[in-house]
Amino acid sequence: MTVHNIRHANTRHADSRHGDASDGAVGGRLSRVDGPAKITGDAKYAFEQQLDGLAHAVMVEATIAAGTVRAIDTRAAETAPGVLLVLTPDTIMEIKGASDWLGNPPTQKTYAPLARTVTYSGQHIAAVVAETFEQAVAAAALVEVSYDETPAIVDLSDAKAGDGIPIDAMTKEWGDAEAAFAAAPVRICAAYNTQREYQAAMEPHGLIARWQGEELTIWEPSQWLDGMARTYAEWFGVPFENVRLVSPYIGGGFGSKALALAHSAVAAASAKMLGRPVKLVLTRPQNFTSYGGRAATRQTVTIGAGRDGKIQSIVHRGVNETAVDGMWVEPLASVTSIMYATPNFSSKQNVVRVNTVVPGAKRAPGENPSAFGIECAIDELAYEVGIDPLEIRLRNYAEQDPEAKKAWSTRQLREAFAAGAERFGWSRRTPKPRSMRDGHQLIGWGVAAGTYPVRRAYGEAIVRILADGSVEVESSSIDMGQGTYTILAQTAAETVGVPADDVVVKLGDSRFPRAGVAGGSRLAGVMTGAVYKAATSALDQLVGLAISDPRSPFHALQANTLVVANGRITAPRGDGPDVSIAELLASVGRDRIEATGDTMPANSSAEDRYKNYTTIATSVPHTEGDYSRHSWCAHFIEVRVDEDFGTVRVSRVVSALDSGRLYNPKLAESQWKGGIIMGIGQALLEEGIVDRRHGRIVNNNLADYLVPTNADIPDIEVISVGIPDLHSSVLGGKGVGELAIVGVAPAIANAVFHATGKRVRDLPITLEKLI
Ligand code: MCN
Ligand code: MOS
Repeated sequence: MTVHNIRHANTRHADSRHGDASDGAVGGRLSRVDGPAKITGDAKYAFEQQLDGLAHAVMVEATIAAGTVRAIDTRAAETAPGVLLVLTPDTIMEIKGASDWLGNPPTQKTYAPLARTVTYSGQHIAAVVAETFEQAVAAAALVEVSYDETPAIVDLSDAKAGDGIPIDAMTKEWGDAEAAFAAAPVRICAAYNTQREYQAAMEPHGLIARWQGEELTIWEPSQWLDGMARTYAEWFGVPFENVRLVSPYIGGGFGSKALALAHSAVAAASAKMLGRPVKLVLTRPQNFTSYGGRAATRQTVTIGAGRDGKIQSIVHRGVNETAVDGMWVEPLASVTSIMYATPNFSSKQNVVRVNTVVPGAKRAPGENPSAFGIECAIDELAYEVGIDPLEIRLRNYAEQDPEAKKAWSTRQLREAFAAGAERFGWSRRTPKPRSMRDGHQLIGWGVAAGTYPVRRAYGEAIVRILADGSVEVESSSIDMGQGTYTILAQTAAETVGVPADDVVVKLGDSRFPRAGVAGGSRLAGVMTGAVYKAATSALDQLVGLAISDPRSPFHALQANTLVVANGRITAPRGDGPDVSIAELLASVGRDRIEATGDTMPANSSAEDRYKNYTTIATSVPHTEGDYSRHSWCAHFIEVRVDEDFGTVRVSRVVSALDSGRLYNPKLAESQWKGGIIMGIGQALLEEGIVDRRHGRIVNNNLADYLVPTNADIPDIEVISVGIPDLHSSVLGGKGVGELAIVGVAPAIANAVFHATGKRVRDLPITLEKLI
């Protein structure tokens, strides 16, 4: 993978206000500060805690897709060597219902993490706790379960599934889309399917739970310490403050680790019942059924247009699968409704209940499948009217948010199309399908756009300037690999005026100042804002001391003339004192300066704060006020399709992206590439295959659930075209983490069409669909 050009592009745009950012300042290319700890094995992950008296739990899950548990015979398990506890729905302690992530109060008084009524294969129905892991595994195999089985609906294609339930909140309409479609000279209508997918993070789900009296400590990989702490507190009826979540390192989450799950409740309950700490790590197959992946979707996109390719109407209908006993809505019109200018629009969505674990968030939920529909459909329109697929996107460019009817805060999508096309060499493309080849390989070039909204929420941080002149940052936000440690070190370093090497960032402990979820690509904007504010007020205190304390060498100088840089405080024009921060603190007799900062409205009550950190109900809408805020991108992708075998290889990717100002281009590029790689997986490889007899996920392991490997990934070039967007965040950045996965699959599908003349509207594009 090459990265040339990027630094240049970013320097030109993002850093222009800030001069030449050194690597340690905001906008610099500092390498991950947590990297050495991870490479040397110093980084301690959740399951690596060594606790006295640790017992080991193993889950037992249902082998049918629907029915009731008639009986669980635990006698053999209970007398097996080392067994401490066998939990069934009858023997597990009572757990209270907890509010959902929006903060809605519980619908049930109690919560049963072990099911009596089975609604999907793999549902937890029992657990065994033993002295060792091996003993627990052996005993779990002795648990005998009998069922009364009932018919199941295995997936969306099941004839019994029906049309599903309309989700009125998803309806979006303006103009008269049906009439405009009927009157349009050019009409296209096509159905697009996206598959069920899984997050497949390297680190599995699991936790260690320990009770000390009424105090609960949980070591668990978490995208949201404060949200999960709230759930545990409500489940066990203890004050929020009694629950401590520890999660300094996380081996990937991709949306799956924001919530405490059924197995989490079982581990914490068994620790309480036993009076011993309990460790529970799910097996890889259990990871496929303990948290839902990306829901399978079906969309119909209907476009009415003029012969000039101008869109007059979009009619969009969508469906996503959800669980029998849980609701997940994958908002399928999120991109459809904003990407292109259209005077008439109608979108409606249903959900269909199938026997699965409730689907959940996977990188860009909503936007990702939404873009597959509209970005393929506009390619089909381009061919219908004989206009270049890039040109047709420019002809339909939305100058404002067509849905909210508000100005974009910033939208560098035109710039993205231009920069990407230039670098890719799009002008050399011959439009006819099957017109480009290299021996037996058919070559196809495809383009698609992507977008992700800017979500704004809340976080707080402490910044301390310590006696040795170093700076410490603390926050209960997390880093699952995206770079939080590093960008917060850069923010504090630049703001206080010390080298980034002198900053220590501590994250992943709910005892630290609080933070909302690391989801929806919001954390970087939120936490750089909070650290910037905390660091600014720490710096103000430092300068204040330097000016006002009679023992300071700067006593009686003008406050606003002191310069703090590189860990030193100097008077203007270099003719005054020049002392290190450590020397100044020593001279005024202070061992530290400490300040907190947050992104909360001023005078927020304690209750508001609690709500802001432990629910997502209070996030600020991306269309709040006068602007509509989003990140944008354009992907240009080359595929090579073997004419004889139908195998598709992605051979080249150039993507140009607008995430506003980048806090760290090296990390943002890495995030974007990660998203693109995941998009390649979605387009060509990933698919949860359901056994139609038992509703089981057949390929529930990393050998059979295919994710891209190095050999699948070509040269990927990413170009930043963002400009600072101060409507989106304190420092001008927009979201990075999810953006780049949006639009990759349609760009590949469009490239496959260009290569072969065959439209595959059903992901993943496997070779049998091409033959
Ligand atoms: N960044 C930047 N400039 C910006 C914004 C972000 O340089 N203007 C960089 C920073 O390095 C920052 C990172 O991009 O740490 C991600 O920032 P942001 O877009 O705010 O996303 P979050 O920090 O909220 O991270 C969550 C996001 C989501 S929602 C998923 S899903 C996802 C993703 O990040 N899961 C990931 N990236 C992941 N990366 C890894 N390695 N593992 C996951 O599980
Ligand atoms: Mo990301 S799917 O919002 O954690």
